[in-house]
Amino acid sequence: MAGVLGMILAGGEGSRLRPLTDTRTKPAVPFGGSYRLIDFALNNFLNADLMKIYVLTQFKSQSLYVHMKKGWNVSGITGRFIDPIPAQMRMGKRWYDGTADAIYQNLRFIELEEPDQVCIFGSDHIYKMDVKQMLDFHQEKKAELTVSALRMPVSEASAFGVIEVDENGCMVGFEEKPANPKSIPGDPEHALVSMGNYIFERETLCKELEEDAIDENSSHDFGKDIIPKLFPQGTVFVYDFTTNIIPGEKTAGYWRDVGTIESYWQAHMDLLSEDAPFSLYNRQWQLHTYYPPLPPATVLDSDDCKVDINNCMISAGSYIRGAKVHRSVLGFRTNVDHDTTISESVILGDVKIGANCSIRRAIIDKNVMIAPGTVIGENLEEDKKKYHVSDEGIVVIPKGAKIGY
Ligand code: ADQ
Ligand code: ADP
Repeated sequence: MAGVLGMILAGGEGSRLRPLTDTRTKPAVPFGGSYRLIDFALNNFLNADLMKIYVLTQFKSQSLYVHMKKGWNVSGITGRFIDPIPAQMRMGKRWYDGTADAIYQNLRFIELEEPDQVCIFGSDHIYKMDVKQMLDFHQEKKAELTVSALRMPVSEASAFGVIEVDENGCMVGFEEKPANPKSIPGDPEHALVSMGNYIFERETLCKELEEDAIDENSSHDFGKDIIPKLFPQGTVFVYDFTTNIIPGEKTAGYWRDVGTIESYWQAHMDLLSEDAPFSLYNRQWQLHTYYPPLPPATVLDSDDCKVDINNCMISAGSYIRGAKVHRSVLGFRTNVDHDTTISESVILGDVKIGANCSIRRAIIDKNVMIAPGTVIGENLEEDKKKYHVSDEGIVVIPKGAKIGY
């Protein structure tokens, strides 16, 4: 994979994920007890043995840097690197405009590496993809650009780039976030949407970005500008993500955009169902991350309350005493005291929950302390006066909050 360079777009502001993104960029948002969103993109490269990666950051990136330094430092091995690049205003006094501008402002790094192909991937989705299989497809088709895609219900497709494809896999139509998405011929319920992952021939990428940079009508975005301009030339191909087979897994095609509080919560619930559509376990496709030096979780009865835990993931360093915890994901160092009930909740970690609390359908960010006797998620009208409550009734407690103290 010597001739392949990865560029991961990790500058997303993630405004629809607020308040989880009030203090950190979206790719740094914790996920699944032990991970951060960016880990999924990085593992897709690592497991394909693709280890020349630049990570482009922009907003509130400090905790992303800390995570990468602690968990993804491969320095010292020649020809392998995972290097974050801060936005540096190389092209004048402005941050990145669109995603294409983020790459354009860092073209210098691409030119220095002289790769044959550049893989430009987003970093805020939950999925596993063997990037090597997509590269093989790109080379077989002799494509200048390959875009990965999947089927999505038409009702949800207007949040994405919607693609039309011919029987050869060649892109013949593309609209970024159309109000009325076109369905797949013969399948009126579904549209084919872009996953925001691109493999470019280096020469094509450099040429297109140079031209786009001087186009005053452009918003300098891959979805809005570059793809619509390039596909009519007939050299843009569409990679069907559902053909991407991960060793050791029976099903293919799980991909979740966790851009909203609802979808973030739902993706956690997906981890817990008996027939989980997505698993964090697979010895043939390990999900690497930063793992702090913590003891295993401790679970015990209290003096007069039996601990009752079912359908949960509990991260290291947690301490659950005499509590009832159902259908929930608990991050590192979650401490729950006796007679407390937690259900259908996501706790990001470093959280202390006192005795006799009731917490339902909530997301609790890091460094939160909840006083004994607190009730969350039972009376949403009351909760709305104090907390952020999403449209579908998920209560979010922001980082560092002290509730009931
Ligand atoms: P969007 O969902 O709008 O559409 P976008 O906001 O462009 O995605 O973000 C794409 C990726 O780039 C994310 O990983 C994000 O964190 C990062 N990013 C965003 N702005 C950035 C910036 N200025 N600098 C660095 N990184 C940045 C895109 C495509 C659609 C496609 C969806 C799939 O345009 O066609 O369907 O992704 O989710
Ligand atoms: P996270 O909540 O994303 O896990 P941490 O609490 O682990 O973040 O913080 C990681 C790094 O980010 C630390 O160096 C911390 O000082 C920094 N940090 C956290 N919040 C902010 C903020 N609001 N502004 C600037 N830096 C921050």
